[in-house]
Amino acid sequence: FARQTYAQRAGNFSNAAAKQLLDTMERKQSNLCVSVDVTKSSDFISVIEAVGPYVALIKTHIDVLDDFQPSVIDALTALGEKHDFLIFEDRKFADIGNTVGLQYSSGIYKIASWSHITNAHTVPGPSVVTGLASVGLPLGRGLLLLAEMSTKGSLATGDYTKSSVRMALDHPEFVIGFIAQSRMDSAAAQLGYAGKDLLVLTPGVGLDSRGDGKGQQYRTPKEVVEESGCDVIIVGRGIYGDGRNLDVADVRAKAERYRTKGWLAYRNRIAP
Ligand code: UP6
Repeated sequence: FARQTYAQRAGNFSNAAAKQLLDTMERKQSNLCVSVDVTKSSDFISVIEAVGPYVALIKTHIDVLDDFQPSVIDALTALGEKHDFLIFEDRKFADIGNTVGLQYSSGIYKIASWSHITNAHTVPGPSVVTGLASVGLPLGRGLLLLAEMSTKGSLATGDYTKSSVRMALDHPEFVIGFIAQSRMDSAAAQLGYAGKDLLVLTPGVGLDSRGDGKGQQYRTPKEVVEESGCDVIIVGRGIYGDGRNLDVADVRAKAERYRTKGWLAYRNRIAP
């Protein structure tokens, strides 16, 4: 699958969100997802307005907004339509099936109603997937499982990663791929599912720094996409800095830079 184009791979998925994401990536020639981890709604919208033309996906942590109002979701959704991107709430669900279903559908944020894609830790076992699927599948949503993490000392390695791949392969209609640092195809093949395509979305991407001094580790788009076979680069502070004194022109230029580097790495991967 690492050698197929994004357009070809859209045909490998039955899940609506996965197909839509791959089609958007091909149409916009972008494998960039910007992670917008700022705390003021006005900054949140400014960053998204600036990067919108360059991204296929916007990743949110909606619960870090100090001044959240439901109107932020309306603005986010409208920008998604205007700039042609999907939305990924990085909620990292990790509880029993009944609880994650409530957290996904209800509360202040009602994530399932606006987020095309969300994600979950696999530590609870398969019930985290079935609990989320009961809410998200009827809405055409997709789920990513955290098979690996970008942080120093992560426990998501080895057998944990492999068991996460098995959980994904057991729920192909709802699980569309992973948050991981490398392709999971060889783990899937070892489990006897060589024919199933799954996406890999990768955080911990930066061009100018190798870490943030708080456990985060950065690799370049080339290392992530060309050398490790990942499909989407997730970039946060590499694009908007520390979130203070936002310079919108600079944010736009950085997004364009990461988009170019990410796409080049993909082109080199599919036609080396
Ligand atoms: N994230 C990681 N690593 C993971 C999983 N998720 O960094 O393994 C998320 C963080 C943050 C973003 O929660 O929102 O990706 C990375 O942001 P950064 O580029 O500013 O470091």
